[in-house]
Amino acid sequence: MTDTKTTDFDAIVVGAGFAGIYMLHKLRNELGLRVRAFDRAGGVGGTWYWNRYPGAMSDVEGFVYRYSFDKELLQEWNWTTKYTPQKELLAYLEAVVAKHDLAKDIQLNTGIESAVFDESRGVWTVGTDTGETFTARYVVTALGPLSAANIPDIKGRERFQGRIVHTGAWPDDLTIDGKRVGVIGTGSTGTQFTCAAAKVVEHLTVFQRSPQYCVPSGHGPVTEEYVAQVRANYDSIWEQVRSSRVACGFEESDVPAMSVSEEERRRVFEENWQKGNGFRFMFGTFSDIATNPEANQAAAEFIRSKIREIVKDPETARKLTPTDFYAKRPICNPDYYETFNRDNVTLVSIKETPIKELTPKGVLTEDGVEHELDVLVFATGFDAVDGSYKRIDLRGRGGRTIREHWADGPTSYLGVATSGFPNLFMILGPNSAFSNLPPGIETQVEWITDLIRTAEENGTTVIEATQGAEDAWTQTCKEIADQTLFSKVDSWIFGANIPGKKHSVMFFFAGLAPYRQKLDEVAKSGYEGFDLQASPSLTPA
Ligand code: NA7
Repeated sequence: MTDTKTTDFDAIVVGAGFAGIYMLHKLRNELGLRVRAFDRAGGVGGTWYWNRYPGAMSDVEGFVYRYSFDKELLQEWNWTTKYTPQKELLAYLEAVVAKHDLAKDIQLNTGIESAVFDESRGVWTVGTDTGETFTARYVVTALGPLSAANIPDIKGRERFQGRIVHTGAWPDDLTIDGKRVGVIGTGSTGTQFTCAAAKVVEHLTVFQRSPQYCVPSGHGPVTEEYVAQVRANYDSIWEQVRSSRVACGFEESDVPAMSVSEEERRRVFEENWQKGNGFRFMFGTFSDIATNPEANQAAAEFIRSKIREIVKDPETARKLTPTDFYAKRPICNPDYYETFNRDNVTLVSIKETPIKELTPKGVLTEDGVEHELDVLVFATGFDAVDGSYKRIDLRGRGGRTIREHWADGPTSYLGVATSGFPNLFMILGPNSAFSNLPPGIETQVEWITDLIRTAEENGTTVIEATQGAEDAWTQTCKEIADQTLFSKVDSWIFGANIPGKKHSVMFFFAGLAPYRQKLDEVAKSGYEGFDLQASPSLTPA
């Protein structure tokens, strides 16, 4: 039988971002467990601790990019702009930690290097990069699906005499004002950086591999009346968020794009272009932009027509214009295409003129041009979802590693558990809902809390997803993804951005509301798909 007194903690939480902070709060303050959270960073905040690059902000509207659980904080926390910049998000998360007295149970500057399950005792042993070892009955991984940086292996990196940085580890001492800066990557990070950097640098060179569909964000100040109105309506706002798919705080359309006239389609696209927001443009205009090729084409063509209108130099406009499906994670910015009209911004299509190597002075492209730079910024994204797991020596039953378990691509049951790794719970694990993340995180944290509470009450010591349930969930996610156009385009969402990474489904694309319903059904059924065992039998059924 597991003797809880022999473990250092009841639960260990890995990560202190949005997910880890809330998990610690629930397990310690609500269930009364002995918990410690760890983070390799020098502060809390996760994504919002690390991503300090110029222009970093959430591109989901601020009023729903936050926790809903603390009603007092919803009424007290003030905001002045539509989207929340990184600094404010970090201050917000720090305030949550302070308010709920969580800091004393968060060990910072401590990376988790290993987590090994001892089958005979039903206990996890966790090793840190500070040389410490801890044990716990439960481990919750709140690693962040976008935290393991992808840094392309470009020849000559060591020769470059300027500074090289990745946006996900932006150093505090680095300023780009008045400098010659290059940026590789045009995802949501690269485009945010481009818009912000162009306004302060001497010269910006954007190295673009794939052109990007980008819509306006509509960013700007909000009035006190707006804030008051949001606060007065928070209950119904969260209800709407939880019963929607992408959970971004707007009404999602149920009108198929081709069911209306061309003129009406253009009117709707224009109206939403003016309102701003990437998710709104993809999911608030028509119901089938992400699923029907014809509808997708209409949206894509609308954006392409805007590029032609906005960008003055026809050659630059041509290079900026995407031709594939509009089916990557939708992005928005205040003035992305307009930025390329500036005299101090150059666009280099590295599909047409690939990067040959870095030189001491900058980037040499295949056409023989040397782009001289003081700073080179990698906005090249992350080894998403399973990348942050593969960095840890994570071993479940029989010493099997997570790398072995996920050799054919990352899988899970419901995004929260994986077979062979008992009492390990993931937040935003593979095949979690594709949605605005804070409501998705709250959904999983609350569900995991209920599961652990039930186990504690019933004397269950081993909670383990069955392989059958995991296979079925993987298949469901695959079938749904196959119905979307997302699966037809290469992006991090399917692991396509990492050389050699297997193309695999990593999200439940039906969205948050159906996901919550499924979680609810599983809980009500007594946690169907999990083996729940009381000791002493610790081997799987
Ligand atoms: P993304 O969306 O993965 O974007 C990375 C960008 O970097 C993208 O434009 C890539 O081009 C480019 N890239 C990646 N590898 C290379 C190499 N080797 N050479 C040149 N260019 C490269 O990452 P983000 O950080 O922008 O956003 C990730 C998520 O974080 C975002 O969706 C939000 O949810 C928050 P590609 O398009 O692959 O041709």
